[in-house]
Amino acid sequence: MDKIEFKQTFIERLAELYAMEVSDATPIELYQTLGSIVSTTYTKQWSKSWQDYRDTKQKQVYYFSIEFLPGKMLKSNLLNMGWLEIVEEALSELGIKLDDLIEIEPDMALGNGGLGRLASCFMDSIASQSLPGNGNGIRYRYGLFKQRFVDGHQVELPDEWLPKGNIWEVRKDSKAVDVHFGGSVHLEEHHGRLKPVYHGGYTVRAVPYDTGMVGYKNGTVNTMRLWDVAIPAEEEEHYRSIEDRRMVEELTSVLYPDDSNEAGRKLRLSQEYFFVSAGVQSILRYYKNLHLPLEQISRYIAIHINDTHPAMCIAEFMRLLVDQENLKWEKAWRLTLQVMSYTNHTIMAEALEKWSIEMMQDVCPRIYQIIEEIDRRFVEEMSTFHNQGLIQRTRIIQDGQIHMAHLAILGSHSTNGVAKIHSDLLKNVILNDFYVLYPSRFNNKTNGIAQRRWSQLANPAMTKVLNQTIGDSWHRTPTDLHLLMNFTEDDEVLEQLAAAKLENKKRLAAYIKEHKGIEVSPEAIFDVQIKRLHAYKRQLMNLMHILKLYFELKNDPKRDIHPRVFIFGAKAAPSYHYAKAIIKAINETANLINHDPDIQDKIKVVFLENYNVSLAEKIIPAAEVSEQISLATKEASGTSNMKLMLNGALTIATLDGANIEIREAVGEENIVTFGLTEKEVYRYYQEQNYRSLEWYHNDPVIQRILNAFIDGTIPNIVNEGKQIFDSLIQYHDEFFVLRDFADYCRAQEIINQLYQDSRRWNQISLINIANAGIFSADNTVERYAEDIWQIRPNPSSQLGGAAQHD
Ligand code: GPK
Repeated sequence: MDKIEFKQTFIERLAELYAMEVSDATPIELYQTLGSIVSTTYTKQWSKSWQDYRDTKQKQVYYFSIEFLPGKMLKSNLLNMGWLEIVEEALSELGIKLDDLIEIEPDMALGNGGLGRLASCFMDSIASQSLPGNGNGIRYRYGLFKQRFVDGHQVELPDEWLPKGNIWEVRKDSKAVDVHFGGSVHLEEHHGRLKPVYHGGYTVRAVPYDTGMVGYKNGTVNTMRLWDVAIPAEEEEHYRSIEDRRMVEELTSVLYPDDSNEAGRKLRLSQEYFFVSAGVQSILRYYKNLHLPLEQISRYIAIHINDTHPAMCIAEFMRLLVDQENLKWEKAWRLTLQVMSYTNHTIMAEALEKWSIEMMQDVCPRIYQIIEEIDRRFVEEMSTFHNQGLIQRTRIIQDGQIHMAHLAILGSHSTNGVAKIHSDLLKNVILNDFYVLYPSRFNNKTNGIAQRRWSQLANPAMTKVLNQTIGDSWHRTPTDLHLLMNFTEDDEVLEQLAAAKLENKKRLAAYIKEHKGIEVSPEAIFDVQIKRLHAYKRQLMNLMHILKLYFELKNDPKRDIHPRVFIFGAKAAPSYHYAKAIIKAINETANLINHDPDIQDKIKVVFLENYNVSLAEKIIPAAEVSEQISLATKEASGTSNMKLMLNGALTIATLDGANIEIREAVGEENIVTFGLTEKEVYRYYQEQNYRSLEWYHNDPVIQRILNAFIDGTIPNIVNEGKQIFDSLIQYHDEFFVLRDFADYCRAQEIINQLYQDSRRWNQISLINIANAGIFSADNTVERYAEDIWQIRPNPSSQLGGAAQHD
């Protein structure tokens, strides 16, 4: 479509939809019109993609995830369709700013953080690599809460995103399936086989809403299928009371806002079974329509379990094969192992899901029976080869609890971690017992990001410089960013990149001014920590360093430091009081410092509200320092580290998660690392000899800073300050903040020094961009496709399956 055609279409569509002319239409109407043109255009390719998959019986993967975090889709769809520039120009000729329309779209926030965003980055890359792959999740009526600060406290507001209209989804009543909950089950002999007989319980209908996942200029459009709940018409009489109806509606009502925390509620378990059962049933129905032997299903279908939340896929698949399709247990189990694969996203113990037997019996009794049988057979089979200790530690059911990670590992052919260090920790420490049993199941797949969203879409200024300098092959082949390494000594390119950064900083400064009323200088260093608020991520250590600078400047206002703006974005789980205390402390410190005339604007602290995908797109292009400061071993991978690097920020990092691979990629001179290593952390655990109190007593700087939390220096944090102080002293500083603090300050001083040499700084920035290509999710999903899912690019995609240049 060219510009003239587009303008014509736009005017016609607006008239069809609203009987209006451009000059009379509101931005919402204009947005709906544009969305309608985009979606009706890709719809043809959408049906062609799935027909291709079906007609040529290609193997497909189904990515089961309880969270997806796509953010806004309009611009991304335009970019991937190759329309972005034409549409932007055409609209502007009609007097419309594309950016204004983009703002209208609500963020689709059906996820908490890294895990959900990763799922959406994968959806983009799977489609962009012409891979046959689908998402499977829940269509929550309320997305992740909206965060507001009231007197510096986090307040959560509901995110009602649907009433604003979701133009991308298509409801498919004809594809609905029924899911049964509760009641009881007993087994009866039928023609020599045991068959389940259900008593009581209730049945709900799962109705899918499909959203097209548009691949990058390749004609592929895949499906993200999100399930909503409905009461089946024929079951109406079972749901007479308001209570009953509410119970059903609740199933898809809210996304649990706990990140890395097992919610521990029956509703959560019901949500998990709901989307698992609906998804697996619809896959099996599809497969049976292909009229292929059931024994061959693993040649055509792969199911991926994203973290343990969908681990019941294993039992549900067994249920359907054994109860419904009459397969023998052994055969069904073999197929299940071949079809299923699992990704672990954390080693934090509290995030490893466990459910009580009673609760699972209550929610899905047949699934419990099947898990019990899997467990029984595992114990029986292992008893001839292995010692009891090992068996007891690895079995699924222990002490009345069902260990979902154990189910996921024992019932799948692949378990992967999300960065090298994380996968090694799984093998050697956390899941070592399983590794001893099944070494070949374990592998690493370092995370990746949707490269184009986090560069072309979020950072047009940088993109322009890159295109002029190295051409645009990097759009499709992100590792071609490496071509930039030819320009490390090219002053013109270095300055152009710096100018792009400055432009982005000015934009962010304007946003900060508008939303927080804080004046920040675009000449200052923009230092960014954006991620969920969690003790292990150590936002507190960042705050302590800010306080250190503050006290130094108070003592010596002439102290020469380059002005810095410390920018935070983070939501805390509503029930995570400690994380909320840290938010309050940062906000109060910001207030104190930003208004202190002695500081002369040398440091500013900005905590932006409601961090989400769209805000990330505004912050990341403007960032110069990327704070990746988790305690070594605790951050499985991290992905903001990759996004910030791609946008030319210098990483200040512990040797944790993917930071280690970033250091390998850019070289030691182009990253600033500090802190305990994995080995050192484990030595402390072994010897149990970390005494945070000693670090407090022996270091006057730490003392001064910690006292500020309890002596009124930071105002209005009587309770929060005490809670933070106690966590470090009385409760022994679980994440070694005091231990790493001095080294962190040393690293920060290096950054301050480096920034004085702007040429060197610009080189570092360029080298970070140039080496970010390997962290494209395009690469990551390719590895999953080859090693785990055994799926191939669709040969009849517009790229013929192979990567080509634009
Ligand atoms: C891990 F276990 C979890 C979780 O419940 N939520 C979540 O966002 C994150 N994660 C890790 O904390 C990150 O290190 C990682 O990059 C991300 O998952 C994606 O793998």
